[in-house]
Amino acid sequence: MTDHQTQPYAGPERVFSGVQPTGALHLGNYLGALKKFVALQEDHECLYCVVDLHAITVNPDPATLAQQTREIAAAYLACGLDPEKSIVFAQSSVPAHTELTWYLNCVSRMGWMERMTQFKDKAGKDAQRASVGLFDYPVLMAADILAYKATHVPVGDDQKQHLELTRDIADKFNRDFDTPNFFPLPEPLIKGPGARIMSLKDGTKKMSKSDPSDLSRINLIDDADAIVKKFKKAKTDVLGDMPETEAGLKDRPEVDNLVGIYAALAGTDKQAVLTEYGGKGFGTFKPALADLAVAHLSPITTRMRNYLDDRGEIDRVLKDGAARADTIARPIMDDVRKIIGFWRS
Ligand code: AQP
Repeated sequence: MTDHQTQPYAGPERVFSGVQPTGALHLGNYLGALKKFVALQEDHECLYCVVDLHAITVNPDPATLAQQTREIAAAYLACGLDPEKSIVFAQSSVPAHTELTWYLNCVSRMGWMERMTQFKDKAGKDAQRASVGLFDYPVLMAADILAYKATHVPVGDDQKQHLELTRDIADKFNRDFDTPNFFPLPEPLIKGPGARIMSLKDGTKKMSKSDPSDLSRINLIDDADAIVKKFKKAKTDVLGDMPETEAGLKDRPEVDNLVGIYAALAGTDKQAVLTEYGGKGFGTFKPALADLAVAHLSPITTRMRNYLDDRGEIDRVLKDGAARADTIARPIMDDVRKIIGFWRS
C-alpha cells in the first residue's frame, strides 16, 4: 500500500494517543508512551485519551471499567500530564469515535485488516470466537486519530502496523471522496530506547498488562521492594558477564532488554550503559538498574496514589477534557457527513 497524498497537509499539528484501561500500567507503557506524551505537551496541542471502547473488545467487565478508566487518568496526571495543557478524556464520552469508525469501516478493505498481526496474537488459536470488535480495533484506532485530524501519534513499537493502516485508511478516504488532504496522514512517533520493552521473564515477548505473570513486568504502582525483587528475579542467561559493546547483545534478548530499560530511564543509549557496566556481573548491574527504576518511579507512584484518593478531581479533569475534545471533533464530523453526502433537511 502506498500513500497517494502529494501535497503536504496544511492543517495544524496535533498530537493524539491513548491507553487502554485493561489493568495496571507498566514500565513498557510508561517508556513507550506516557513519557513521550509528557514531553510533547510542552510545544504541541495534545489529546490523550483513555481508550475504554478498545478495552471492551476483550472480556468486558462492567464492575471495574469506570474505576480502571480513572486509574489510567490518574497515571497520566501522575506522570506529568497537565490538564491545562493537554486534553485528557475518556474515549466513550465523545461520540465522534464510534460514528467515524463506521464510516472508516466502509473505506477499509478486508485484506488490509486480515494482515493485522496484533489481532492474530490477541485472538490466539480460536480466532472464530474472537469478537468482531477485536478484529475492528485498528479501524477504531484510526477513527480516534482522524476524528481530531491528529498529525502525530506517540506510541510503542507494537502499534506501528496500526499506524500504517491509519495512514492507508486516511489516504483512501481522501481519494474515494476526492477530497485531497482532508485527513492528514498521521506520523507515528515511535523511536527511542523505550519503544519496545520486553517481559522480564522472556526477552522475546513484549512486557504486557495481560501477561499472567506479575514478575514479567514492573507496574507503575509497584513499591520499591517489589521493583528490587522483580529485577533480581529477571531472567538473564549463562553467556557470561555484561558485554562491552552493543554487538555483544546479539542473541542475548533478556540482557538486551535490561540494558535498554536502563538506557531509557537514564535518558542515554545502550552503548553508554555498556561502557559503564561492560565486564561487570549481573550482581552489580541489576541492583543499579533497580535503584534507577525506584528513583524514577517512586514519585510517580506516590502522586498516583494521591490522585486515586481524589476521585472528584479525576472526574472533573475527564469531564472537562471530553467537552474540549468534542469541540474539536464536532466540526470535523460535520464535514465528514457532508463529504459522504448524507441527506440533511
Ligand atoms: N512493552 C511495551 N514497550 C513499549 N511500549 C509499550 N506499549 C505497550 N506495551 C509496551 C505502549 O503503551 C501504549 C498503551 O498501550 P495499551 O495499554 O493501550 O495497549 P497494549 O499495547 O496492548 O498494551 P499491553 O500492556 O500489551 O496491554 P494488554 O496486555 O491489555 O494488551 C501504546 O502506545 C503501546 O504501544
